Amino acid sequence: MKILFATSNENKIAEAKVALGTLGHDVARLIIDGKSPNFIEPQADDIEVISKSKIDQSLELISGTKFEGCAILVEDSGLFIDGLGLFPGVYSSYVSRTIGNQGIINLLEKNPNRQAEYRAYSILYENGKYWNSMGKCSGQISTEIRGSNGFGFDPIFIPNSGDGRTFGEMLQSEKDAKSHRGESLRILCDHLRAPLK
Ligand code: ITT
Repeated sequence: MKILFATSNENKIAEAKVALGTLGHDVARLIIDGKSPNFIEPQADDIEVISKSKIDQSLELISGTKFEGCAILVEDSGLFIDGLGLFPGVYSSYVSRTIGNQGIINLLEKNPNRQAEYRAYSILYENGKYWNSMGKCSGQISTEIRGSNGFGFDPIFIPNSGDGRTFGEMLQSEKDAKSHRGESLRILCDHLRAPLK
């Protein structure tokens, strides 16, 4: 299936192309009038609520365009750090752009609890139907920045299911097999294959 991903984040597109591509789907970026959608994110501390708002806004944007009737994917994600009261969570994009990875390490300097969780909530709309899925990946925040692969918080996130490397030190295929986004997209594909009840 051809899926248009409504996001301004190039890295999400690259990961979805691989994850959904291996499952037989073709992912492209949704671009309207030369631009990715610029979402107005509601004040909410729940990625599910934000993701639902993104799909509503996307469907409104494509209404009356040549994209009406296409399968549309949206996703909201973030890093939830236990020792920081689940911060930055829904503010991840802003925090990554402002204080960045070193800022997160500094905030945790005297905090022994480095446990964290990446979460991704995806919604796929196709032909009047919606499929939703949540993916999670638990790990630890490293004490130093390691690796330059991936994006955002990857160089400071060590997945619990790995060998001690950060996502920034892994190949994309290794990250994809363990990550919140990989899990969320695989669940979506399973839903797509299941017969409708
Ligand atoms: P769109 O809203 O346009 O999709 P965005 O980047 O603003 O793009 P989000 O609002 O979902 O997306 O914010 C997610 C942020 O969480 C992202 O910008 C990163 O800072 C962080 N993040 C999420 N998944 C990540 C991952 O796999 N690796 C590194 N950082 C990640």
